[in-house]
Amino acid sequence: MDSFTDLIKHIKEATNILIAGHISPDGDAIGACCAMGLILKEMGKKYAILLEDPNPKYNYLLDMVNLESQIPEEACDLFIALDCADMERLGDFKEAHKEALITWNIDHHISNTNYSKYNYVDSQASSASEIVYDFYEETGISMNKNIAKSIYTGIVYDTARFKHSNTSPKTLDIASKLIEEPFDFSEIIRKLFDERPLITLQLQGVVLGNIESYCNDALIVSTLSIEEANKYGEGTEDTGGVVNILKNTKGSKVALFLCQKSQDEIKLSLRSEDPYDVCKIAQEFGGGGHTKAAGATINGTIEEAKEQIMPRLLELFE
Ligand SMILES: [Mn+2]
Repeated sequence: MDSFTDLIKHIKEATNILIAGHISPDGDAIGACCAMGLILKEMGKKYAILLEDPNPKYNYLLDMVNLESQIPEEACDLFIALDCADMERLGDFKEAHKEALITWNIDHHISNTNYSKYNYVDSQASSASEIVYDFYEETGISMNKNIAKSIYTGIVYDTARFKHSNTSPKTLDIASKLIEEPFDFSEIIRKLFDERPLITLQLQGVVLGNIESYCNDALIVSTLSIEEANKYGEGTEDTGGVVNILKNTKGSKVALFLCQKSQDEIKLSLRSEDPYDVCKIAQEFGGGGHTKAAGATINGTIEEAKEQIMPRLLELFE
């Protein structure tokens, strides 16, 4: 692993610095990029942050930094990739990485391919934002509320507010230092995790109304048809995460959500806990994912999709 002493040297020598996060940037990618930009500003450097269509709910960070959606014209002498496990995840910004004089890859994904000239990959870190905090400590600049806000956002996002097992004593130690700065950390968590558009709540209401329970609540299933969704707006796009609500049912081991995407296309989302491997089941239907969170698409009606997958799920509890 390369050292931040080198990175600081590279920053001091650079004129045009580009910072980029992965495609479809999440709270950690955005938090880490904004924090890095604000640190560079404190170091007296010119920078631009490249992010692909960041969600406007992060404007409380994005409004503070120099954000670009396109690669700037001027040649870049230092490129810093954050929270990005491989080159492909840089999307169109890959070109700027290729052209840059010096490249750095700073990340926490265990699958990171060390694609830059200099690489700093710490898979023990909860988030890329946590690593940016480590970097900040090396720079000798002072913390301010905007840097704190950015790093805090990335950490709470990737740990799901200190819930996931990637939360370490060090993570909490950093968070405790960050909230010494005067920013509204409750508001960040409310915005990121609690607030949702009205239509999302309305669609969740339909899905919760459609719940079916099998095997003494061990298997929870629900559905959403286009027809049901259209009562509230166009399509079934705003249902991301509803399968997690199903999985929160007391006693449930596996949850399945079937969402109709078009007349004959049903998207399956699966969640489970040990020892149930839903990735294996999703793969049988041409999908994939993680052991405890997976998905697939089946052609047919909701009823036809259910006929195919339900026997396979009920089998788990025989
Ligand atoms: Mn991350």
